[in-house]
Amino acid sequence: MFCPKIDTSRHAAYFGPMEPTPLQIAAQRLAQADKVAVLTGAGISAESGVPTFRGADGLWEKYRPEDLATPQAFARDPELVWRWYHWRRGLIAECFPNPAHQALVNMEKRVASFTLITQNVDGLHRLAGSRNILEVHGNLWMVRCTACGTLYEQRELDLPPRPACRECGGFLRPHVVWFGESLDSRILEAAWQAAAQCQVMLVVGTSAVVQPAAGLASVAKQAGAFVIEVNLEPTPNSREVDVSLMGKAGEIMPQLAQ
Ligand code: BV8
Repeated sequence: MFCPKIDTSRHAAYFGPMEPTPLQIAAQRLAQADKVAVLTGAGISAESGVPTFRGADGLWEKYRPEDLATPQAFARDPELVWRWYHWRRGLIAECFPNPAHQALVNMEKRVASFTLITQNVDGLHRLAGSRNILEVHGNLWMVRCTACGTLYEQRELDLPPRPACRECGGFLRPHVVWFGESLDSRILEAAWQAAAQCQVMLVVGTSAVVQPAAGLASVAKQAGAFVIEVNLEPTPNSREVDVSLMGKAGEIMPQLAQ
C-alpha cells in the first residue's frame, strides 16, 4: 500500500514538538542505561512455537499444574510427569529463537551491565547467544539424580519412561523448579540484586502471577528503576510499570533494541 511520506518538518512550527511515543520513551531509556535487568516469561518464546502456560491455548488449559509440575505429582506418578517433559522436550527441540530473543542478545552487547532473568526452561535465550542468564525455574535440558544429586545436561529425545542416572543408576528428574519448591537461593539472590541495582528493567512475555519471579519487577520499581513491560495483554504488573507496551514481543523488542 503506498503511504505518502508525511512532511512533519513544519509540524513543530505549528503545533510544537511531537510528543514521543511510549515506545520511543522506552527505547530512549534503554539506550541511555548502562545497568539493565530483563525478566522474561513464556510469551517471549511463543513466536518460536513454544506453548505458553496461561491464556487461551496455554498448557494449563489442557493440564492441571498440580498434576504435572509439583514434587507430589512426580512422587505419585513419575512416568506421567516424565511423559509431559518428554513431550515438551521433543517440541522445544524443533523451536528456535525468534527476533525477541535476538534483540536481547544485541542489547546485551551494548549495555555495560546486563542481566537476563528468565522464568523459561526452554533454553532459547542461551541458544540465541545471550550470555548473562539466570534461569530461575531451571532448564528442561538439564536432569538431576534424585538419589546422588548429580546434575548434568541430557539432550537425548528418546529417553526411557523413567530415565536413570549415568553415575549411580538412580531415578532422574527434570532440573526445573516445580510449584511448592524453592528456587535456587544463589540464583534468586543474583536476580534480586540485578533488579535492585538496575536503572531500567524490561519485563517481557510474563503473566506476572508466579512468585517470587514476578515480584522482581516491583523490586526494581521500588529501587527507583524505570520499568518497561512488553506483553500481549495487561498483567498485575501493568499498573506499576512506567511504560506498558502491548503487542508481540517479536515485533516490539527489535524496535526497543535499536
Ligand atoms: C516458591 C515448572 C517458596 C517448570 C513453574 C502454595 C504452595 C506453595 C507455593 C505457593 C502456593 N501458593 C502460591 C505459591 C507460590 C507459587 C506461585 O507463585 N503460585 C502461583 C501460581 C500463585 N510459587 C512457587 O511455588 C515457587 N516456589 O514459592 O518457593 C515456597 C516453597 C514452599 C511453600 C511455599 C513457598 C515456584 C514457582 C515455579 C513454578 N514452576 N513451572 C516448567 O516445567 O516450566 S511455573 C510456570 O509459570 C512456568 O515455569 C513459567 O515460568 C511460570 C510463569 O509463567 P509465564 O512465563 O508468565 O507464562 P504464562 O503463560 O503465564 O504467561 C505468558 C504471557 O505472555 C501472557 O501474559 C501472554 O499474554 C504473553 N504472551 C503470549 N504471547 C506473547 C506474549 N507476550 C508478548 N509476545 C507474545 N508473542
